[in-house]
Amino acid sequence: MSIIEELQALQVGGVADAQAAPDLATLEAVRVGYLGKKGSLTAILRGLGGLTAEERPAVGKVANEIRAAMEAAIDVRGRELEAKALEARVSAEAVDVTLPGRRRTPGRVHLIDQVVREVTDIFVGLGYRVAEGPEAELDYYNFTALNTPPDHPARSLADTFYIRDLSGEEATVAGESDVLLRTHTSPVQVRVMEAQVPPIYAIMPGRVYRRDIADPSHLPQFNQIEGLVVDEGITFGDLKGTLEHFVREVFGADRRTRIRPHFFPFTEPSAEVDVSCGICAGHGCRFCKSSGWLEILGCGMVDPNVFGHVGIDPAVYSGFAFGMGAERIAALRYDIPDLRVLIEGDMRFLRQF
Ligand code: 2U9
Repeated sequence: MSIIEELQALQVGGVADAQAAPDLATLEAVRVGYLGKKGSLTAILRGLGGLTAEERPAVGKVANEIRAAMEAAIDVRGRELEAKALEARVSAEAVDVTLPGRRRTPGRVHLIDQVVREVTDIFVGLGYRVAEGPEAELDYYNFTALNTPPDHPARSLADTFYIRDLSGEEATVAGESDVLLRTHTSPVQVRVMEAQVPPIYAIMPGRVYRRDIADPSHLPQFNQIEGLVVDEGITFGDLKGTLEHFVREVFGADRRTRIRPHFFPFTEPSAEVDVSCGICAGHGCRFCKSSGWLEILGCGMVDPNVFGHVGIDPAVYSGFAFGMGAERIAALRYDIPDLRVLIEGDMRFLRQF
């Protein structure tokens, strides 16, 4: 075979190899194999030195044409493969802009917290300060300082969650645990009175715990909101006026209130406040058990014995206190017949508020 024939055979093979390369890496291997420093075309061209001066221009011309033809074939195949790779990537990363979007449901404040905040805000608007305290509380603050005697039923294991210290080093009251889950937020008021001098105008929202089985009107854990006022010359009239304002703000001006005598160990006198039933307007229905009234809170004048525990002189100061369950207020305001739905987390219920 003449060197020209050899070159032509090389061109046929090289162009075919380039056209057949399945990907860019193979194509590069083809280029290096023919045109690289150690490539076959390069090797032949090196052999040109052995030709005569007459032969050299013709062979050189053919060799250059072949190099150009091969470079062109590699270039064409390279573009083809790049286009194919781009197409593959575009189709792999394709987004169907006609698909419907994902619906995002923004979170919102739970109904219970809405009520806690709203009630708290009403009293903040009257100049009260918000106070908080521990949920795991000492027996002293939860009961003793609140004039609740040692044999009071609220202290019993059946009504209160006591916390046992497994280290065995717990403080005890008559052999029982001294630490409990607070049954009301009243211990916060005791702490406030210990720490501050009157005048005191304070509102205490917080979680409380009672050893109850959940039923339509009881939850073993709920949110209480209590208020405390201690100042010179505070009367039962101040208590009534304050609570009437509160009821109008929460339930609307068209609802009536009434106040009935009651008993609490920490207030004397004590009372309960009812609001007229919003469903039957006071005429009597199932919701208000035919009475026309719904009980919304307890209240009273702070018992002088409570003042004695915190060193406030009852000859100088008097005060009132009140307490309500946020879940109960929510249920009465939105006609929810069973408190348990408030804590079940059923979105069909929660979305309504
Ligand atoms: C101090 C003195 C007095 C807070 C009060 C009530 C009446 C009351 C209940 C309502 C429904 C609890 O959530 S409930 O079960 N609360 O009726 N709470 S007077 O009296 C205090 C508090 C602290 C130092």
